[in-house]
Amino acid sequence: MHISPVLWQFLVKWLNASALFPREASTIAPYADALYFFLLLITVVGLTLVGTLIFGFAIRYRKEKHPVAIQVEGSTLLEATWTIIPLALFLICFVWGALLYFRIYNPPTNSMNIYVVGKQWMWKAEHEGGQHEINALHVPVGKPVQLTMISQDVFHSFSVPDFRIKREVIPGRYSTVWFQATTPGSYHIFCTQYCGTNHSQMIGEVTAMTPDDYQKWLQASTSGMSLAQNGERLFASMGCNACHTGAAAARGPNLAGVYGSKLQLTNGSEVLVNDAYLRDAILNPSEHVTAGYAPIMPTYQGQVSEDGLIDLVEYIKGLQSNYRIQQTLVTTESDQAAPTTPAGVKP
Ligand code: HEC
Ligand SMILES: [Cu+2]
Repeated sequence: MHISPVLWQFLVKWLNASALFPREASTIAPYADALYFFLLLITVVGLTLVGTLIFGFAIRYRKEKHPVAIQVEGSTLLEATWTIIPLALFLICFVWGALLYFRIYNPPTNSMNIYVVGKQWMWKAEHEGGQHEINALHVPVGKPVQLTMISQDVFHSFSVPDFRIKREVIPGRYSTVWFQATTPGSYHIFCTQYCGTNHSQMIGEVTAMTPDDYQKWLQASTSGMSLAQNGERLFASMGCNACHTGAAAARGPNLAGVYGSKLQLTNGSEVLVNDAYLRDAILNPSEHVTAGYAPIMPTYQGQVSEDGLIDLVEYIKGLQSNYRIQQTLVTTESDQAAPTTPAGVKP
């Protein structure tokens, strides 16, 4: 991705080499930097202009030359000029910034998803195939990667300066950020929200790899169970399938295909079912009761960890119309394998 003339490349390389500036390692980075340099440029021009005028006027209109002050009545032309030019500059910054904001915060539809759980004081990444890593994140280059992030305790903020991304990681709510790495290598992860004693140690490393290497890494780090498979187990061991059997007469609605659909609620509103809604439906079921059903679903607040919730969400997301068959298979299988550890806690 190049928006950059030779001069630009030269400037960035030079700043980078003199340790003044992070590398540009994502597709967004040159765009973020372009706005940054533009702001820097108009600031320097403004500073020079104002500074020169102050010094120039101080010398030119000093007391020895002009002992008596003259009343100046103003100039419409001058005032209009110093109003319209800055206004235009600020509007350019606003529109440019807004366009960049949408580009940065709207992940492309073909992006792959990785979950990130932040807690005092570490980052945990969970890949869809069930690979877990701590203070590390492996990603392929040339592919948009979306991070769905949540905190287990206080506010954190996930930041990779080389990718020019940064987003708050909040307890109780999923937030997302995305990037597309351009160059294989390793890049620093920071927590950029002061989060307690060891905040400064809440760091890690993104390893951007060629797609082939990434596949190899996935294979080598597999735990044998994908997130959805873990979720399927939990779904059975926590008794969700007692009500969500998939049958029409069941006490709970069929969850197959519910992800991405619009649900009609008893209070008359309509909601889009996304990751955040699924998570909330499990923790606060009485807050949004699906039309046509009694509010009998118990809350699972405090009974399932963020990891467990991610597994359940991944499982429900993947449920297609063959849900019922899948479900019967799972029930028998995992009744024997019911974990003795609290739900969602992985060894
Ligand atoms: C006692 C029966 C019962 C149990 C147990 C139960 N649910 Fe529910 N669930 C319901 C009912 C009834 C609704 C619809 C009314 C509502 O929204 O509260 C529902 C709604 C939902 C929804 C919202 C989507 C929709 O189509 O309405 C999700 C997601 C969900 N349940 C997941 C789960 C999960 C995951 C578990 C286990 C951790 C679980 N449920 C356990 C009865 C149950
Ligand atoms: Cu933190």
